[in-house]
Amino acid sequence: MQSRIRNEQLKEKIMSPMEASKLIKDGMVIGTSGFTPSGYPKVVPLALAERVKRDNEKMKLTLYSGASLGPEVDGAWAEAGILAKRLPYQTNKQLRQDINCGKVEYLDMHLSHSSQYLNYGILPRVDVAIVEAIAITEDGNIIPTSAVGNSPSFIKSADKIIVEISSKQPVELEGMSDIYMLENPPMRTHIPIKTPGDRVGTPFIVCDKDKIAAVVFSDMEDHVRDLAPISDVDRAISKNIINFLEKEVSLGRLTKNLLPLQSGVGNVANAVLAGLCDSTFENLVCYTEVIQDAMLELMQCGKIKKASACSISPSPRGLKSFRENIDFFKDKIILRPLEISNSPEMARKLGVIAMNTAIEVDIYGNVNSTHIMGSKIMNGIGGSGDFARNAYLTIFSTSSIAKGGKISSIVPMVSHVDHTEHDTMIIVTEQGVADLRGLSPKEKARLIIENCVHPDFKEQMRDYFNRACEVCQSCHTPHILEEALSWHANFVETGTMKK
Ligand code: 0RQ
Repeated sequence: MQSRIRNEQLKEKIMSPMEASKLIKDGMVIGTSGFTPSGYPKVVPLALAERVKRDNEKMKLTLYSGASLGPEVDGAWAEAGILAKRLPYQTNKQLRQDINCGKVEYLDMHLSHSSQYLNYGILPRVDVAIVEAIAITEDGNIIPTSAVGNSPSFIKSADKIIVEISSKQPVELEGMSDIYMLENPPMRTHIPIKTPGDRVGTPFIVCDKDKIAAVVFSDMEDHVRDLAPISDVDRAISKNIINFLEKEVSLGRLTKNLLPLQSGVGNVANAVLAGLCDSTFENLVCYTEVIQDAMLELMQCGKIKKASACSISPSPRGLKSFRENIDFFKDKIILRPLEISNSPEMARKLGVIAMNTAIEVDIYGNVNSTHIMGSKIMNGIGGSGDFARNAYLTIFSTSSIAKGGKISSIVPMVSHVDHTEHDTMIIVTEQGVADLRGLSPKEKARLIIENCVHPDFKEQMRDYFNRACEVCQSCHTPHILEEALSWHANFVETGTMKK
């Protein structure tokens, strides 16, 4: 393991995770590597949580990351009561509870804004960055593991850096990253990437070696999560999206190579991609943020040629296959900093096809991706908005019902808005597809009701919309204000949206 520290001077900085954790003091801002839980530090965060609990120490930290982190950080720190503030994304059950009961302040941000806010000086600087690495180069630069995330910005901003050298992450990951940083924000020059496979940076994160205050060794794996088996509903959504894309090809608006694909995370997103394996599309490329199982499988079956992302986050089964075939994947995957993988400039320039999942959608095409019944956060907007607003095609999918049919995922008015009707283009449920492009609000509503609403809620929705049109005859976007959120209120009161 010592050979992974290629700078002799830095070998003097080797210490135990517990010693390294002492660099972290109450009130600090901590920035970590990691993205959807992959490539995040583990042994130092766990040592800190253990120390705080053991010594009953006062410790309240602000934690920045790329996206969600594993239980060794978000879970352990929430459990130890260490977190005062968290940004820009999380998926941890304990942390979610703490956020929703007001114990932890949470900033749910467009991921591409997170490093930008730091670089613009809007967010406080990072005191200590903790970064998982494959190795440190002769010059003290850092070779990231399975996620680049926001590490380059945190390393640049931090006063001190703790490096966790991982023995579990394969050395073959070296060379997969392409680190290109934006210069002189907020004035920008264009990002010189023309196709998703282009490499324009360095295979390491530039780091001032004098800031490296500790180097620790870690033998802990990423806590990757299982994907649920693909359900019939997921399969139907996937089929609807693929049929829609095939129609676009037949209309001459897309070719069989489509355009660079972006896909959100989760079961539905994975199922949608999995469906592409049997499609007629070929020579596909991805410009996305997370590489899940289906994307790896599509590379193996020859459908996808190249994928640009900022992290690889497969299931345990997918991870095994990735590790066994890492030489095959090496020249097909490019891992970039978050501000490049999620750059609005890139999504617009490449003409990305953005496919993300909604919690609920309203009849006018507004999408809620983050909040249950308008007030409880689920995960966060993540990168969905970075792509949705700027893509060539913006697709949102959801099952038409939730909670065993008690909830309609298509509602008169969303209880929280993440993506507005101006950003969304295609709404897909297992019932069908609504192509909202070129339609007025009333036209959109009729199409969403007829094509996407579950049969159990269709009459109720038609009734709402027809009455809204009557009450509000000259309105552009008809609503009955006192009723628009009554489906949610009804669910909260009675346990069902059915009237
Ligand atoms: O609740 O966990 O209590 O069972 O929401 O729903 O159907 O399992 O779907 O795992 O694909 O997640 C939008 C949350 C979907 C995710 C969301 C309840 C449902 C269940 C989860 P339970 P499913 P998925 C790339 C892009 C935002 C970020 C994003 C997400 C739970 O995709 O976080 O897109 N997206 N980032 O029962 C009440 C409804 C509901 C509902 C579902 N209408 N009302 N509850 N649920 N619909 C990634 C990154 O940026 C990092």
